[in-house]
Amino acid sequence: MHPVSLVTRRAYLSLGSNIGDRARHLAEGLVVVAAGDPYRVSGVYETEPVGGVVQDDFWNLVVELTTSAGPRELLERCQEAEASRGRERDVRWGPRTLDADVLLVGDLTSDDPEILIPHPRLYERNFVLVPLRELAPDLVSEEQLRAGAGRVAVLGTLVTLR
Ligand code: PH2
Ligand code: MG
Ligand code: MG
Repeated sequence: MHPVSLVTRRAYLSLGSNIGDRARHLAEGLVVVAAGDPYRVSGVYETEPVGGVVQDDFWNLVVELTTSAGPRELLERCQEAEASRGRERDVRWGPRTLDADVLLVGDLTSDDPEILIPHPRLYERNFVLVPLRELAPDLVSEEQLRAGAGRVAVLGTLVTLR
């Protein structure tokens, strides 16, 4: 037997969809980003599009993973989840079947331009702040919540697929 040491962290990812079967894209995407790690998921929120592109409302959620995966692996899971939902590389901030973004990875920071952590727009967006606060009230203050933009309304709970 070899000693095994696994550092696990709490990582938070944002999932959003505004094309096609939004519940299905979120539920199937969740399975891919979790990759077998234990997770908790926020409610599903219907959210006003942020960023100036005219498009349908999004459904958004945040997932908390307990994981030994680092930023790079989490980014790869996000890209795999997006590809699995047929996402096409598209208009910046425009409509998509699935967008999966890494928000936070424990207390790590990354200034790699491909994967900035914390996510640079985390604290500007209610579609991230509200579900994040639901899972981790200590990570989002009242004040930060007040500074966020965009209407959000809770829809309900995602049906877990497996
Ligand atoms: N994602 C964007 C741009 N704008 N607006 C909402 N409500 N939800 C999103 O997930 C979203 C957005 C780019 O990733
Ligand atoms: Mg995004
Ligand atoms: Mg993205």
